[in-house]
Amino acid sequence: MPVPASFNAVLPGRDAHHYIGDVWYQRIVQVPRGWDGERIVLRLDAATHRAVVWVGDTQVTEHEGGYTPFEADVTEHVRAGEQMRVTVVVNTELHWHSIPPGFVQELEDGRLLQQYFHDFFNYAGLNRSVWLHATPRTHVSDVTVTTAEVDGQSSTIGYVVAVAGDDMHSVRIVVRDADGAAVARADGAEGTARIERVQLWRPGAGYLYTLEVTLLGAGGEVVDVYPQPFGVRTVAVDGHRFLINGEPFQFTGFGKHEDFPVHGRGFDLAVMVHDFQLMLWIGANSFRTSHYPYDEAFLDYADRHGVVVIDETAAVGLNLDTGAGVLNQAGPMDTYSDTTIDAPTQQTHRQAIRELIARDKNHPSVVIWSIANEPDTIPPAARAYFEPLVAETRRLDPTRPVAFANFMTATPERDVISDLFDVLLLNRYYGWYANTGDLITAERLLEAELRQWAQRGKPIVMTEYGADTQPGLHSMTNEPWSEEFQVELLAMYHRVFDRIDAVVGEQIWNFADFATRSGITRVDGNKKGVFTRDRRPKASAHALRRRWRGDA
Ligand code: GCB
Repeated sequence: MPVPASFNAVLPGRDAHHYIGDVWYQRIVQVPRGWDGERIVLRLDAATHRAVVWVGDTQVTEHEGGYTPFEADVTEHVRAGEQMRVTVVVNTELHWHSIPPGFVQELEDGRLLQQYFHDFFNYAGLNRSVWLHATPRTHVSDVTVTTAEVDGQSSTIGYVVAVAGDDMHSVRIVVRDADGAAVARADGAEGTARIERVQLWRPGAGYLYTLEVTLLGAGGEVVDVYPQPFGVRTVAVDGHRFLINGEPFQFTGFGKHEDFPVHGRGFDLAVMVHDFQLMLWIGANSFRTSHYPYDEAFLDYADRHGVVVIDETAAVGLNLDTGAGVLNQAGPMDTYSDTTIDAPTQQTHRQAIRELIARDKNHPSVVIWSIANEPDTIPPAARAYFEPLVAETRRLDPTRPVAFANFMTATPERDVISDLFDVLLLNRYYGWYANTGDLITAERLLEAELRQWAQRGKPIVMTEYGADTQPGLHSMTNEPWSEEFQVELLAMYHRVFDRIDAVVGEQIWNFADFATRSGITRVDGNKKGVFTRDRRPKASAHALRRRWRGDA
């Protein structure tokens, strides 16, 4: 099986596609001879949704959650210059205590069916790279860089370095500019450094510095060097405004997916760069990592190119109230109860937030943490569930606004958690799921609701709006599913956004068509893409380019 890839996209046939349970990966690798005396680490960028890892016959690590990295120090189990056998068992199942949640239903004939409450196919396996690498025994184990303040021409940055290992050491810091010139220095594992004539990281101009961390041994010899790229920029919310470096920022762009034919959710560098180039072509300045943390390469690229990111956890589908039929069960179910989303789910969710922030904290491109997509936020239990998670997110990173993407039924009168958050992310489908095809009523209702939200005094980013569109289907009467309808629906939303100051962002659902499970509203997947699944433009792509780039 190729890695990275979703096994259930690579293998032909229904059985493999819908396979549920354990999948086993194994291979023999040669440990480089030159690594003798080093600390040898096996790192998995992700295993969807959980995994146990062995080296030889020894279990070295296990991990829950399909979209964040984990690693094992395997030094004691391998020898430089010799072969090692790596075995990974990846489990594909979603259950009530996983993020995202789901449950496995046993059919009458004994077959198993994975049920879940989110709208993208449950691609699983080793969707990201697996690395074997070496570090010194005493090594830099973590670095955090923050922009403490920017005043005029200069900036103070704060840093914290964590070191693992037994050797005596001291820490030295050099800040290098993009040309490699040293522009600031500091000593010690924690402190500040001042950068004069600072070049800020800006949307569209992703200027990066490097914090070069050097560990020195007792005799002054270099023990480890770790170069951590970072950007200097501030993010703040001020009334209805979303500020980057003190300047109002308007988000344009998309909710995306890691999704492509043959790979499934498997990371592909060429597809990633192509997508960024299409976003540049269309004039998108931002995207949301809906509905899970993406491969870290997305954030590295966004950092370098000044693309703004709303970074989301995999907490999607914490909502049993999104419509009938999802559960194939008779009566309604409560989202929050002892047999559905409960304290252990919240614990997994908390861990997912911790791992997201630990992984992504140094990326200047990330300006908002989105801790969930469309949870059920109407019952009072939602508040008890979310309040500690918001507090934890703020404790882990006081520098970025916290948000969640709100579901259409959780209107201002009904939603019980939005006051806990800094920015209102709204997903709305007026004209599609509601008032289907009637853009006149849709426009009125959309505007009325947005004006109500605007009274909360917070910035609003519309993180989803759109219409399923079959490429090549045309209509003189703007029928839903036609390319004309998608163009008209988006234009209607944009008219409304332009009338309401509190709306500081528009991220269309979706960048491209993507795979979902089967369903009567899904024709070969979700077709709300502005591009097809193989990245050809629909008519809406050209219309958006005119709005967002003006010059097109
Ligand atoms: C939503 C979800 C997204 C779906 C979309 C749709 O609200 O957040 O995951 O794909 O609607 O197209 O139904």
